[in-house]
Amino acid sequence: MLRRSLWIVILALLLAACGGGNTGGEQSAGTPGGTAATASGEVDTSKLSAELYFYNWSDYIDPALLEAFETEYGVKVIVDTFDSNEDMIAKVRAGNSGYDLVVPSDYAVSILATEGLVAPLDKALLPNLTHLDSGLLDQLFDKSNTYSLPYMYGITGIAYNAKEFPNGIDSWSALLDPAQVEPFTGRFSMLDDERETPAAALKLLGSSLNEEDPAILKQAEELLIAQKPFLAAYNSSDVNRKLASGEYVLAHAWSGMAMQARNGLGDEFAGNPDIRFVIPKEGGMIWMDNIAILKDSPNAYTAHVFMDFLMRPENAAQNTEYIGYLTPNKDAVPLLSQEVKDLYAEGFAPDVTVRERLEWAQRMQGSTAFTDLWTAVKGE
Ligand code: SPD
Repeated sequence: MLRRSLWIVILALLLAACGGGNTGGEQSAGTPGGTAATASGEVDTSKLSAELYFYNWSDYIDPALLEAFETEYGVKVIVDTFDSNEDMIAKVRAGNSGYDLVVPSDYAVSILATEGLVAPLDKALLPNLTHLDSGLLDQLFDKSNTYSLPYMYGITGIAYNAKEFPNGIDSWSALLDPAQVEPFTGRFSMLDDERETPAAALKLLGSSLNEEDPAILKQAEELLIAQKPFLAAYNSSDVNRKLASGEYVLAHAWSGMAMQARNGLGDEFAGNPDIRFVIPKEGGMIWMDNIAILKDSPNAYTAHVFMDFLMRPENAAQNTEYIGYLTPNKDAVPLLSQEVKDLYAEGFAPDVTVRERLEWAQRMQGSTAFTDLWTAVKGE
């Protein structure tokens, strides 16, 4: 009997040392196991799952970080992608998505939290939280960061090819005035997004991007419908590649997507040095994407470990260099290359003046105005 217990202990130790505790779902809390030293804490490796399911925006994480996480912890991160908050919410709302982690933007965090679809975070498992810029925490959409932590933030404007627009662009009319877009028919895109795309039209009309007046929303709808015959596509997925290749000369774009078009994306595609990015004089959207753990996540402990891993300053900096958005990690900022900092200064990040004309999308509680507008535009 004694010999058998001894073998069990030896086997358990061996499994822990090899990361063998993570052969399926997570172990129950309190299971004795190994610990792994991290940048700022300890991880109980016996509680790690073999796999983690991450539902993220496309082109929104450096794949080398996923490999590094697997090397360090033996956990394979499986990434599925979405291109709009509404698509992601619909999938999560349907239940049994199988995902552990999602990346909702500001207003979408509020929707997921209100509907009870995300779990409160265990901050004790997130020691690297101290690296986040406190000025970006505790936002209205998730007070006290109960459910989410900032992943990246960015701005929405116009990306263009300077060879085609040598005098630059400074207004949303470059995308929405039929006379101006006609020469570029089939060579420009708008985001496929029920909040972003009406926002461009609303800004051109001089309105808030959270406008609820039906008469003004109707005008925005008409602007978008008038644009359609000239548009290549509503596209939120490969605008970076199409701008870089020259297929598009102009696009409604997120800042990092534009930066990827300019700089390329790892081994995936080469950049185009002629790509520029601007926030039009009428203003644009500022947003923040956040990581949250789903209420029905089967691997919540591992999800916390992954979140904490991403908040190590060197990892946050590596990720930011790769995807070109803005990191909320204050200790990652000094680690960024001069090349990226120069592009931020060139317009891929907002300076103080640009910040004044940026606006956050609010959650439209109880209103389907934007869904209705978007359905009308896309169905036209
Ligand atoms: N390719 C990643 C894009 C992430 C953009 N998320 C922001 C949406 C704000 N409405």
